[in-house]
Amino acid sequence: MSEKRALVTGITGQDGSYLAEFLLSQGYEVLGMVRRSSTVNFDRIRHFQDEVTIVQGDLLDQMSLLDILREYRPQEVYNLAAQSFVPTSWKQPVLTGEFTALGVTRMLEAVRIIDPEIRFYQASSSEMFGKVRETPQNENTPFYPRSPYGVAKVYGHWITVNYRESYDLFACSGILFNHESPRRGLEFVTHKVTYGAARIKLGLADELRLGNLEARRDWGYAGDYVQAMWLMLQQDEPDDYVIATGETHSVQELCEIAFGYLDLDWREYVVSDPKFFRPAEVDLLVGDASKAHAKLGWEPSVSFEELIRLMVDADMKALQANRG
Ligand code: NAP
Ligand code: F7E
Repeated sequence: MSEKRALVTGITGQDGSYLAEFLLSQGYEVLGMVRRSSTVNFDRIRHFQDEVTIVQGDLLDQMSLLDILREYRPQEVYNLAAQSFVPTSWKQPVLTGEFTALGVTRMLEAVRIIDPEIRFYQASSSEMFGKVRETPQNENTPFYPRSPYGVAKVYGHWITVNYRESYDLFACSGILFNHESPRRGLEFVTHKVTYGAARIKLGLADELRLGNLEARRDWGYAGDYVQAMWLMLQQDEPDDYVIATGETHSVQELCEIAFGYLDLDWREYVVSDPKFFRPAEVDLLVGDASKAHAKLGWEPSVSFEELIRLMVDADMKALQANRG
C-alpha cells in the first residue's frame, strides 16, 4: 500500500490529469474527485483511470467534501477544481463565485474539521494581477482583478492565507501564470490557435476568428507547472509562490509561430472579431518566479516556441487520425 494519499479536485481538467500522473509516478495513492454528470468525460484521464480512485463530490456541496476526507483520509489535498474560463465568468458570475471562490472555503472547512494536519494546495492565478500594478509580477504585487473569475480567485487566495494564519493549516497558494498543453480546453487561445491552424493546414477550415491579438501572456507548459504544486507541499513551511517562465508573448506572436510551423502565413487566415473581445482585458502578464527558483528549485523546461510546436503536432496527429 502507498504511504501517501492525495486528493485532487478537478482531476478531469488539464492540470488535474497531469498532476495525478505525476503523483502516481511519485508512488502516491491518488483520489480524484469528480462531480456527477449524465455522461462521464474522462478523456484526459482515460489512459491511467484504472490507477486512481474516483470519488464523487462537488465544490458546491459541503457534505460531500467532508465525507470524502472522512472516508479516505488523504494527507494532501490539491484544490484544482474551478470554473476556469474567463469569458464564462461574465456570463455566469454568481456560479463562478460559488465554484471558484466559496468552493475554496468549503474545502478548507472540510480540512479544518476532519484533519487539520492535511497539507492543502490552492490553485491561484495570475489573473489576480489583472490591470497590473508593476511588471514583472511577484508574490508582493498588489492584485487588481479584471473579471469575475479574477475576483473569485482573489477571494480563494486570501481565504487560503487566512486559514493558514487563523488555524495554522499547512495551506499554500500557487500563483500560476498561464500554462498550456495538448490537453488544454479548445476554447483557450493557445489551443484554439494550434487546433485552428492544423484544421486550415488539412483543408478543414479556411479562417480562424480570434479576439484581441495584442494581449500578452506568460505561457508555460502544464507538465512543468504541476510539479511546482507538489514541491510547495513538500516544504517545511507553507507559503505562496509565483510560477511563471518570465517571458511574455502576444497572441499575434502565438499565431506567427503556430501557422509558421505549418508553412502558413497567419495574416491570410486570422480574423480579429469583436465578438471575442472581453468587457475588461488583462493586457500584459509576465511573472517573476525567482522565489520558486530559489526555495523550491523549480525551473520551467519547455520554451514558448517548443510548447506551441508540440501542441500543433498533437493537433495534426489527432485530426489526421480522425480522418482515418
Ligand atoms: P480546467 O481544465 O477547466 O479544469 C477544471 C476542473 O474543475 C475540471 O475537472 C472540472 O470538472 C472541475 N470542476 C469545475 N467545477 C466543479 C465543481 N463544482 N465541483 C467539482 N469539480 C468541478 O482547468 P485547468 O486549466 O486544469 O486549471 C486547474 C485550476 O488552476 C483551476 O482552478 C484554474 O482556475 C487554475 N489555474 C489555471 C491556470 C492555467 O493556465 N491553466 C492558471 C492559473 C490557475 P468537469 O470535468 O466536471 O467540468
Ligand atoms: O486568453 C486573448 C484573450 O482564454 C488569453 C485560464 O486558464 O489563464 C487562463 O486565462 C488571452 C486573453 O486565457 C482570443 O483576450 C484573443 O487576453 O487563453 P485565454 P486567460 O484568460 O489568460 C489564467 C492564468 C487562468 O487562471 C484562467 O483559468 O488571449 N484572446 N483572442 C483570446 N482568448 C480566447 N480564449 N479566445 C480568443 O479567440
